[in-house]
Amino acid sequence: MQPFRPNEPAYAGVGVTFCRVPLVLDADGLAGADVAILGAPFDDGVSNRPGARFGPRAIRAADDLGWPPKRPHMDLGIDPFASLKVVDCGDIDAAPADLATSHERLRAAVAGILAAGAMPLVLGGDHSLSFPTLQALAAAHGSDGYAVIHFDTHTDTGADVLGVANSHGTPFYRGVTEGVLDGSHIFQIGLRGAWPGPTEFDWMRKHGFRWRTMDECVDRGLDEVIYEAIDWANSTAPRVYLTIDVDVLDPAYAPGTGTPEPGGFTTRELLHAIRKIARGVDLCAMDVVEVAPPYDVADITALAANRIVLETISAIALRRGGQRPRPERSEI
Ligand SMILES: [Mn+2]
Repeated sequence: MQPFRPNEPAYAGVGVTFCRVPLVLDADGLAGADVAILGAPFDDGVSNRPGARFGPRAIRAADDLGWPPKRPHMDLGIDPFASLKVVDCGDIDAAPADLATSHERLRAAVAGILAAGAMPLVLGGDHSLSFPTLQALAAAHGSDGYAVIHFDTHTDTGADVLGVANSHGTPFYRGVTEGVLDGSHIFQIGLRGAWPGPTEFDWMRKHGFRWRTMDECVDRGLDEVIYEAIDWANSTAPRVYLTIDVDVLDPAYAPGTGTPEPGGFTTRELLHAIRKIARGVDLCAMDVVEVAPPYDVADITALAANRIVLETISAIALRRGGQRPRPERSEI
């Protein structure tokens, strides 16, 4: 299915898939796909400001340069769309006010993409979506068959948030307690602020979690932490799930999110880090979550998320060696 006319102007047409890649709404369309974009438009798991249900559409619409997609990466010297087969599976059928049902539908959709041999790339939606993703990954690879690199302000390891167990603040707690995530297989980067507290950190220590706070990233330098995470991931499991809560960015760079926390990364720092990770490990799943367009300004946050996705798939294309890289350098 291809609902676009060739060379249609960026502002025209019926709406966009991610970079206008083909829309795939059945399992047959996944044949041969390397990456499958999937929207998870629900935010029933948020503890503060809602709005992330509008994230998938905003991330897709943040950058639309027409069809067919071409995105030559100036520094990596590769166009991901020339090397990889990238499709957009649209959004899961989210159930308003019924988070458990939305989770089950996301789990099934992610499982279908994994079964087809493609990498699910989920556009959130709130961070509770990591729990069904962990379920699907454990079913496909075993609970110790993958590692997690997790960028976030918050650890999302609460037993509950304000008494609610199925929340965007609990997916990695639930992952461990429900047997789909090995606590010693997750590495968290960028933590700051006042949540969680000592109780949750003690629980994380007990289960083997690794984390590097924002202060540690500043003191040691982000590159050193990123190389540490890559080396750790490659010695821990054969594949990696990369999950990016956009609130790891400073609110100056990502105002459109539900639980902003000052003191975060710049967009440039995060894109640079993601590029290294996606080149350095074998990604089996990825998501970018908590983009809440009602609080966004001039699409800053949606555009950052769009570029997080593009940076990831560009680095995957380079890792898989589908083209001869030709970085653009002046050579004088
Ligand atoms: Mn989060």
